[in-house]
Amino acid sequence: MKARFLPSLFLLLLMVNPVIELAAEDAAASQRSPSAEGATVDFRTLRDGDVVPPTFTVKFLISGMGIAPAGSHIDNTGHHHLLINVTELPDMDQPLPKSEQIRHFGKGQTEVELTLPEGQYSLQLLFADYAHRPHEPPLMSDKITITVAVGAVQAEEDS
Ligand SMILES: [Cu+2]
Repeated sequence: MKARFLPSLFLLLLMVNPVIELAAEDAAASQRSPSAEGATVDFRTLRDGDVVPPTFTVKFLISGMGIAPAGSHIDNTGHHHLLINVTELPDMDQPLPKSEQIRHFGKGQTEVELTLPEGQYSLQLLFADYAHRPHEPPLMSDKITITVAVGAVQAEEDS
């Protein structure tokens, strides 16, 4: 009895399959990796309003998810991105562009030493997946403003 249905089922699958494949491709193109519930990203030591010397260290903190290099598709992981003086957030449905203002840490780095001219800067961290796409929902820190000043001393301790 069951065997008699198989040929027609097979035919039906053949007919439907191209449509399924197309839909899957569309979904993959825009699909963002889910972020783990409760995960957060933040600066480890820098705080809003800090005054730092021209060469200073920015440490990144992710909790609730892991770090993996770009290109390594592992669930619940990603890598850090540092946004410098970015006023308008990039399109969250696309891989993040790479620029001086959007720095990728695709080797899995958790800190960077920056050298910047004196002045005020906004910094923001944005975590993204193996393909540089922000997670859903996106994981980003608050945007902080820091001042770079010759002679300033960066606080060493984690707060
Ligand atoms: Cu990236």
